[in-house]
Amino acid sequence: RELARRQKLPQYNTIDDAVSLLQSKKNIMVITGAGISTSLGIPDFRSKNTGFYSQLLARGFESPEDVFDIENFDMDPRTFYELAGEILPVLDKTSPTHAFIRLLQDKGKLLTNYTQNIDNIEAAAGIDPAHLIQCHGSWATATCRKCKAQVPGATIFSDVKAKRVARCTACVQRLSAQQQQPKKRKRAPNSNSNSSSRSRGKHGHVYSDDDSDGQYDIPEPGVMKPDITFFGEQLPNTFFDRLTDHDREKVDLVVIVGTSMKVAPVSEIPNFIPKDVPCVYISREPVEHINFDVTLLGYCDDVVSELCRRAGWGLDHPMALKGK
Ligand code: CNA
Repeated sequence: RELARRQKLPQYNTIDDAVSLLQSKKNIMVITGAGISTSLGIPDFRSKNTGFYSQLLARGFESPEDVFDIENFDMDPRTFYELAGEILPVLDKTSPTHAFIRLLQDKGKLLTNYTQNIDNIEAAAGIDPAHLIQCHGSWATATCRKCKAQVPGATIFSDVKAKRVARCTACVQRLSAQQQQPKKRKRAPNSNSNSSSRSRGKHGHVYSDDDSDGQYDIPEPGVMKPDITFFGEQLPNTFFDRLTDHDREKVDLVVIVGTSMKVAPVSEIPNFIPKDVPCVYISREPVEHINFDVTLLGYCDDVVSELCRRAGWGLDHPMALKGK
């Protein structure tokens, strides 16, 4: 703020400042997190008591992040499949905050929505893919860890709901075709061994990683993984390309909604864009590690409803807060 004063940059603090920024700016970057979908019944990760991590801690998981760790998944996908049903998206519903982002798009003001959400609700809200970066992927598709076949995400939903590891049907077809062929199996060098293609899972059991050439293991179809970015995986290239080659130059306002800003590299975006671009933060809880120009604490659906009311914009959503 002191720097802004010395450089004679405008200062923004209040909800009315946020309203006039929304009204005047033309290239708005919206960064969203799990908080914009909690009103639809999808838990976020880090809210105390209600967040998915709290629920996992209460059930004895010492490090809830491990459920979304790619090495753990490859070692034993059963833990993920046991729990994933609890964050499975509701595809037909949107929140007022999704409607708000759509409204910015309809007004020609949405530069890009960087969503960390994996629920793909932005698609249901009609956010144009040209203005959307799903930073952590989504449930929209799923890919076989073995043969890389990709299918619509809904293909694995019944397995997720049944807490059953989803297997790749392309692999099943390939393996059953192979089984029609005459077999030429080599003898294992040490029939007693726990071969190197097996790993011991966290909970003590042995889980085949299926990576062998089929000589010693009974071949199994690959495991399907929803195309959400796990810890230990790269973000999609579109994230870096859009941010550096396009948005950094253009952005004139950043609005951050319903995210604890704890996961890099999304948490680094405010430091990456020019310092004179104002930043509005909307969430239930404050964050200490990033400085914003305007912080609006509350339920994001209510806050965006109020912003629209003050801006004189109609927010067309049945759950939007009504007021005069
Ligand atoms: P987070 O760390 O759980 O933070 C959520 C933030 O939103 C917290 O600061 C809450 O206080 C706040 N919040 C929760 N509900 C509301 C509300 N109604 N109004 C205003 N604020 C609210 O989640 P982040 O998104 O910051 O973390 C990134 C993770 C979460 C990504 O990797 C996601 O994939 C992952 N995630 C996504 C979903 C989803 O797609 N809906 C659900 C759960 C987790």
